[in-house]
Amino acid sequence: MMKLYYAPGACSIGTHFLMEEMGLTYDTGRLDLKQGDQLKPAYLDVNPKAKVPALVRDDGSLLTEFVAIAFWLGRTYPEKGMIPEGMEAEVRTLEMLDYAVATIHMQGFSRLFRPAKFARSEAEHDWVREQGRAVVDKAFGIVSERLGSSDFIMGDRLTLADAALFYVLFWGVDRVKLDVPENLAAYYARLRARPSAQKVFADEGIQFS
Ligand SMILES: N[C@@H](CCC(=O)N[C@@H](CS)C(=O)NCC(=O)O)C(=O)O
Repeated sequence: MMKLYYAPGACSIGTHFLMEEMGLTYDTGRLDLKQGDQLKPAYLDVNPKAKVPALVRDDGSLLTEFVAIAFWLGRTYPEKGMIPEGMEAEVRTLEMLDYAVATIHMQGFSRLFRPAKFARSEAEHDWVREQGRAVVDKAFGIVSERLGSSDFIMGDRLTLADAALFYVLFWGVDRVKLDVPENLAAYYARLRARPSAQKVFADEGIQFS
């Protein structure tokens, strides 16, 4: 059986959400990043990158990187409809997926959550956080424009891209309490209310204040 390695509330929550949306059967392995589980030999044997998400597939091989895992899941189970049909819709889905992960997460939230990774001196950490915040604000504006009044980012069906937006909006709205454009807040509220999201929050033990 496939096994998803995740850490509660980390970006892996997007993969977890996607696998629930797809109705897949899988095991999970939970890591506590604050306790440094990702750096312990038991996990490094699984994933030498020391990151989540990581997916061990049925054949025992490991797949890492949010975008690659999402793409593999979408292609492996085409009947779940997570990759829209047609070259243009497919590439627009990948474009948004990559924007959420490579820009909103890695360039934006990484600076907000881990400023010490970007500047050695503590005096510069607020400046780093501001840079991260600016990346996130600009990107949420762009996503909001793209979303318009649609139910999902690609229109009327949930796709891989919504799973990536789910986790960056979870961070933005529920963790950092950012003001996001109204249509984006409503979209995240709809995603968050889905049974798959509720199950993932419960499984990961996410508490809301
Ligand atoms: N490029 C990777 C990034 C994964 C990543 O940054 N995961 C974080 C959690 S959100 C992590 O495992 N951090 C552990 C650490 O940095 O020690 C992906 O897209 O999957």
